[in-house]
Amino acid sequence: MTTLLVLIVVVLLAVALWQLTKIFDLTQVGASVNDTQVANDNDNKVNGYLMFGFLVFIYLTTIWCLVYYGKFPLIGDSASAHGPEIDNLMVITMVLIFIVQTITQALLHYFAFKYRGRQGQQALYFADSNKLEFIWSIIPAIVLAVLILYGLYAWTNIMFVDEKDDKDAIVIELYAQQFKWEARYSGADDVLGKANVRYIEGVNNLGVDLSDPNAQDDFTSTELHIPKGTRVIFKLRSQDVLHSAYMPHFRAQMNCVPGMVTNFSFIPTLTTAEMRENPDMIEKVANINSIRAKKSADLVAKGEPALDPYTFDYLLLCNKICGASHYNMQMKIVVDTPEEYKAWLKENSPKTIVLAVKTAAAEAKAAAAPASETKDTTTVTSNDTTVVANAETK
Ligand SMILES: [Cu+2]
Repeated sequence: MTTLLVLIVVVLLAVALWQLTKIFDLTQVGASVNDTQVANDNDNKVNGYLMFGFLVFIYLTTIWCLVYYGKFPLIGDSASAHGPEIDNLMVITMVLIFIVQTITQALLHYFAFKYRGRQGQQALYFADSNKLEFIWSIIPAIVLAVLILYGLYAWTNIMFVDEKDDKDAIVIELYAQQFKWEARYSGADDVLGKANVRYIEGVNNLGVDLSDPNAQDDFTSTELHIPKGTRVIFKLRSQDVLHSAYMPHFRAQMNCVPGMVTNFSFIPTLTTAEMRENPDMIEKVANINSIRAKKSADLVAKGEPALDPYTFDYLLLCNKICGASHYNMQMKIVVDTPEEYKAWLKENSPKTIVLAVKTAAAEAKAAAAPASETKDTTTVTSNDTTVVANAETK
């Protein structure tokens, strides 16, 4: 409300000022002032120097941004095998843009100053010059072609991996829905069971076809665990709208499109614990925690609970604006050592989707049954619900 009032006051002040200048102009009628609308030499000289002023302004802004925000982009220390390739592309493109923009801005503003309007002066110009046009067309064309070809080469290297060569590759499904992620692991057979949005019912919220033999050992997790040094093939699905699976530390992003399965794969190279030890990461975390400490002090002064200190974790984020809570659509990624990953699998793989469906059906039936019968029919109930569960999914 205060902001709105301030805005109204600012607009009214602007209108008042405008009216005042008009009144001022009216009072000058008849006086010998230069009120011509055509710029004279003096006006052009002022504008010429202002051009230089603006050049200094954009250079200083660039330097200031580099000094204060230069540490924020995720360059270097990628956590996947293909990461350095993406970083190289990014660095080369940024350096090229930076050099070109520094030179062209200087030239643009210098010539604007040099050929500012002056009585009797005419700028040097070429009505037609094939040589000049050839030069300024061919140089950008070659540079862009090299950049695009390099980009295509990198993309092909990253995307078209012969997954059959990677016999140990792990297949994991990432399922997107407004506004959360769920991971489905393929279990011991390493083949994901078929799934379809039409099978979604109750706890089977990924629509897994429970009659598919490959689906029997599939299990889900709300935390993505992957092992270091092994190729992970992600199969991406979406339940509702377009989402985009974005794993910035692994330089990975792929759209999740309703009605189709998209793929992306990479080899993680740094475990979560190793990334936490990285000097740059330690500095970033310390910076976040110092901001949090300041906020916490304010909160405590107001009698509210303090914020928890931040510890680094890899994240899977959504990078398509998919609705009101898009900003918070994320899942924690844990890169384990192969041993830790095996232990995690052992602990979680018995929690299959088939079992979850059966348990939920059994619970529903037990709740519906009269209280006196519930106790002694537990075994019978679970046998019955197998039939119910299968029948429901057909
Ligand atoms: Cu989303």
